[in-house]
Parts: sequence; structure tokens; C-alpha cells
Amino acid sequence: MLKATDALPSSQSINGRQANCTTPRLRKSWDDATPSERAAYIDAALCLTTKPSRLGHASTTLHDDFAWVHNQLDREIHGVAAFLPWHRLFVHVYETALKTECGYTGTAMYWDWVKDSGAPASASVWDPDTGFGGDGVSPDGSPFTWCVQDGPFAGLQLAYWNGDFHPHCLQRSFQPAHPEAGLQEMIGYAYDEEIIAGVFTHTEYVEFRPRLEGTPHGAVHAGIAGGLGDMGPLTSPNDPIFFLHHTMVDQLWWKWQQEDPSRVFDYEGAGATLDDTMRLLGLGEDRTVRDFMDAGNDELCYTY
Ligand SMILES: [Cu+2]
Repeated sequence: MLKATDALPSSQSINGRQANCTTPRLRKSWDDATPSERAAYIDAALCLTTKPSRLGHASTTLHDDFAWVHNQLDREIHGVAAFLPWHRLFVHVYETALKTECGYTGTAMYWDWVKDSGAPASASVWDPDTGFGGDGVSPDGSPFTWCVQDGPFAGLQLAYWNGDFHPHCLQRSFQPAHPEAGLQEMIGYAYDEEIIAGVFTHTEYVEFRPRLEGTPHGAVHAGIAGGLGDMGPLTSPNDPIFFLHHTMVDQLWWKWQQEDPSRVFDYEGAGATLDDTMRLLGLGEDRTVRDFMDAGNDELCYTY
């Protein structure tokens, strides 16, 4: 029982590290996961597409809720300091839903698109048997016809496109290469080792966050969507690969935080503070930024 005179709960220490997370759960890259770990993740992600909306929206699923909330919150989660902690929270809520709704016992996983940046379309995440299926194919190139053709999510029906209720198939249209300009498929040059090294030259959150959010993060969305796929608009959580993409973004932030312990709670941007509330519009509890800065705290307790 805490007394009012106690300065801090015993689980907290001065530098923000909390003592009770002794065996953090390891979030693996998709490539490092075993076949059974991959299958368990895919099964649970598919299962979420069969669960009723938590938001109480008629004729939609829990999977659709994620796209709806992400679209609604656009201005308070993109292009602002909260981009990184909010998406950390969002991945956490998705990971928790995989467990509580669908019996998943593993962790969130990430697509290491830096490693695959030389040939992103050949990445293991697109494998039709062990991954998320590959590119969409359109009969005539028109919008809303770029349905994913293979894998477990082929034919998946989604409720939203940006702010509209607009039922459609899961779509991808991988950005083609431009060999004449020396540019790889899926804009891979915008998220290669060199780009990441450039992002990591920034030692302050106020500069690191926009660099990470801008080029590598944005290019992966654009490379997969190609302008017509589900990873493009604000309803990008429609594509289950969204969560592997954002877990990779989270891994890069985590790595940057690990480089210097003083960065764990470094948080800055126009009027932003660690006490700001991050909203989820009913998909989960609203939370403060501070609780999502340290992946090694008692609640999150994960590592990469
Ligand atoms: Cu986002």
C-alpha cells in the first residue's frame, strides 16, 4: 500500500525504467519467426476479420474498427509528436485483440523492410502460403479493382475507404520499378540502410520523429499501395501488413531510444507534452503519452 509520503511507486526508478519487467517478450521480425509462429499470427489476424465491431458499427468487423479509428484521428496522430507513441499504442491494442479475441499467444511481429529494401516485392511477408499474400491484380486498372489474389487475405472484404463506408476487396498495387532511373520496385531506395542512417543522425526527438515518419515510413505505405491499394489512404490498417509495418517503425524508434537512455522520454513537438492524452474513440482506453514511451515498462514489457 502506498502512503502519500512515498515519492514513487516501488516499481519506478529515477530514469523511468521500471523494475518489474524482468523478462520482456521478444517481438521478432517475420523472417525470424518459425512456421508455426507465422501460422498462429495469420490465423489470429484472420480471426479478427470475423469478430463484430467493438465500436458497435453495424455490418462491420473488429478489423474494420482499426481502419475507422485511424482515419478519424488523422490530424492528431500524423505529422505531430504523438505519431510514434500513438502508433505504439495502436499496435499494442491490436496485439492485445489478437490475444483476447482470438487466442493468440505470441507477440506483434515486424516486416524488416530495411533488409528487404533491395527487392521488397520478393519479401517473405508476401508469401501466399506462409505470409500475407502478394500484389493485387486489376482487370482494367480502375480504382477498387486491385484485389489481392493469393494468400489468406485474398478476397477479404473491408468496410471503409478514407472517411467513407465503401465495401471493397483488400487491394495492393506494388509500385513498379523504374530501371531507366535506377529506381527499385516499391520505392525501396527510400527505406534502405542509407536512408535509415540519415534518420539516425538526428539526436533530438523533435527532428528524429518527422524524419522517420516522412521518408521511410511514408514510402513503405506508398510502395505497397501504389496509389490504389489499401495501404495508401487513411484507412491503411485495412491491410493486415499495416501492423507489421508499424511494428517495424516502432522497432526503429526503440533502437534509437536504446542508443542513449536519455532518449527514452525525449518527446517534443508543437505544444506536445508527456501528459497528453492519446485517444482511441472506444477501440481501447484513452492513454497518456508517458505510458507509451518506454517499451520496457511493466505494462508493455517487450523488446526487439
Ligand atoms: Cu498512421
